[in-house]
Amino acid sequence: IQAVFRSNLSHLLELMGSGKESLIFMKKRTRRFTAQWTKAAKYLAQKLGDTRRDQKQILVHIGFLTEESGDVFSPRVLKGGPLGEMVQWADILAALYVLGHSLRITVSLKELQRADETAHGTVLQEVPQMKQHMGLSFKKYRCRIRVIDTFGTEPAYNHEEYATLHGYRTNWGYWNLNPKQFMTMFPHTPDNSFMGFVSEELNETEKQLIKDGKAGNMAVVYGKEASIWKCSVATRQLQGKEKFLAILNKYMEIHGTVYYESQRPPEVPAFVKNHGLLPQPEFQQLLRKAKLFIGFGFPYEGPAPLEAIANGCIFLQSRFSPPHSSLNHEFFRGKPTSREVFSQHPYAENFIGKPHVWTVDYNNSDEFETAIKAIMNTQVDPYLPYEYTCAGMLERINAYIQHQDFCTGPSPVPAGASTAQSPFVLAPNATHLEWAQNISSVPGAWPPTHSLRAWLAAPGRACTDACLDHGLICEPSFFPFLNSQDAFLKLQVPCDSTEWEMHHLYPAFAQPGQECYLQKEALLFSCAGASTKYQRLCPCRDFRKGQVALCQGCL
Ligand code: U2F
Repeated sequence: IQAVFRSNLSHLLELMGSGKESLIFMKKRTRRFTAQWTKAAKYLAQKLGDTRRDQKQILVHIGFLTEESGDVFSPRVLKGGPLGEMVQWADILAALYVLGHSLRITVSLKELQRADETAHGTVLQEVPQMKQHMGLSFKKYRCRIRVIDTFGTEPAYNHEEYATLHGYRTNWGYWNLNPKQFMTMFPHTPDNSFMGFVSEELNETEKQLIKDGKAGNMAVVYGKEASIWKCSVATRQLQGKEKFLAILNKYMEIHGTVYYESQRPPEVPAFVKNHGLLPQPEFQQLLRKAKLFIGFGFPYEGPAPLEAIANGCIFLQSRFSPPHSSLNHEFFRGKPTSREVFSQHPYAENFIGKPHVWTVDYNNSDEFETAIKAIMNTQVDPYLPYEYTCAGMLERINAYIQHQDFCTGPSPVPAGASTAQSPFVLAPNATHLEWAQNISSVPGAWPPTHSLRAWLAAPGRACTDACLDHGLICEPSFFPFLNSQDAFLKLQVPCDSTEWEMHHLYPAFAQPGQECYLQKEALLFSCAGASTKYQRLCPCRDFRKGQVALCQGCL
């Protein structure tokens, strides 16, 4: 059956059920975004023309809201608890529904078990819960599962045997799924699929109205929990908090949206105008008036900075030096990633940047004050990256649904088999390989193989970074094409010997001993990860402007 775009979301709202605060929050959001989704669907329908789209039967199990998993989220929706996850889930449901797929939504184990008897395909979460309660059908559906995974799962943590042997075993991960089956909130590592969420998009008239109505000296502080003002979370890395708050207060009126109980006074400094936790639309209105949205270091990587920038604010945040990670920070401990976080919102820093995003050292009063003064004199237009618009999210999810296939074969080319038909053309620079313009070499591969550009990374450089250095993105599905002696030969890497081993940094070259290493386990191909011992062989590809998940020829 062909999928047909939908513009009426009332049936989806029924499917979402009711009762819990979290579901109420999600449904309000879906209702508010209906017009934007509908407009985006029209746009995409036109762009795709008569491309065939198959309708899928999708079971969405919202594991984190089930009583069985303890549901710590719902009771805190109105009390300053995290909302980012609910924002994302609401948007995933809306996108799948608008794209015309057949949905079944479960928020309890009972419903999951019932749905399981009739399900054909799946997008879901909470793998252990599923493994335990779906029994045999978990095996049957394993290649059809998608896991919504906010912060990401790197391949080293995903491979059970490897994780156990090498200290990468955490509370999560080690399910031996294809790492692309994990879908993240931001494009952390291309080893996973970037799912994302949406933010409101303004038309030109609205943008102008907002620009005209800005209070030039109004700052809103990022965070709904009083703890960000206390020593516990933020101040551990921001020792000079009083100092930088005093500086900020010299130039700007400071507003907050911190939750408080009506009987108790708000736990924020007296000079802060605290509005209390606001309903989402009122929070957007506040951002429309503000000049500056300022982060104190927590929460990490949420939706709010994107909303602020979309509403014409400048986002100011602290640089983390040293970077935070699962090795040195409580929040990331136990998460299946070694990713180093260099600021509160790395996506804002790296994908948006100045003039919208300023990342400075808050412990350096001069640097901080200079930034505030410069920001006061900087005019910005409201800005939302395309990948966070409804159209961008629909386009990306549609591409995943129509092209990603984890059920047929682990890799398009058996490791080492590319020797006969050489796929490489050597670029003038000997460390750069260009894929031959021979598209037909791997028919049906997605992303298409002609977008491959290979690079030998510097020692200590991860493939994620090595590709970005060249304006490209690492593409793990291309690793098999580089995993051969032939590839090293073409790169003119002087291998004294070649070995096949299980290692998440391979294929790679080790300078001492001139040894070349090839990857023995396809599940361990990893864009993330680096060691000064190795120069990694990296598969990169191009990407669409504002849509990093998709290559130029990926639609
Ligand atoms: C992130 O979760 P948070 O909920 O802390 O993320 P925020 O960036 O604060 O934004 C979530 C939503 O809260 C809304 C706002 C955002 O869409 O419009 N909101 C609101 O409704 N009323 C207000 O007064 C203020 C904001 C992240 F998303 C999670 O994945 C992490 O677990 C968490 C911890 O790092 O941070």
